[in-house]
Amino acid sequence: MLERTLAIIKPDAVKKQVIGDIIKHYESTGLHPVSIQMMSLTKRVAEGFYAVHRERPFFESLTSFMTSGPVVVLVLEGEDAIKRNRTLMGATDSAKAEPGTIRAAHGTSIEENAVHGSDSPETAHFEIGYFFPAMDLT
Ligand code: IDP
Ligand code: MG
Repeated sequence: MLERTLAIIKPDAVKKQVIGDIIKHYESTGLHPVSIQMMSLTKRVAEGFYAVHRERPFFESLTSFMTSGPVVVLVLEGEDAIKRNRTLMGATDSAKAEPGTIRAAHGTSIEENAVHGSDSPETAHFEIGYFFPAMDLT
């Protein structure tokens, strides 16, 4: 099924200057960018985005990290885009990410793991609407 998913190239990856390499990973696996915006998240925007993790012990650290520098927010479109992007990203902990994945190539730790990707159709709908409210979500 043709789907859309939300991806974020996180501040660690932007600092490492691997935006181009990460977009190449997406494009070479048939995940086509249909919207891209580079921006610096405010703490409030980062907290709203990660609201599901509000009670987790790493919430404060995660939202500080996500506001530590600019990010690139993308909507990717392709067949089974949500699941396929999760596979392409690799495990949350970069040290455990499978070879060939974006996190294996560019992640540093369990927190500084280069990329975000929606984990379900419901999350993708919320996350795309959060950053691209003008986008047609039907
Ligand atoms: P995911 O990004 O693979 O979906 P989630 O469990 O949804 O992983 O966590 C969201 C983000 O929070 C992770 O990508 C990572 O940046 C951070 N994170 C997750 N678990 C930890 C942890 O145990 N310590 C610090 N940061 C974490
Ligand atoms: Mg997640």
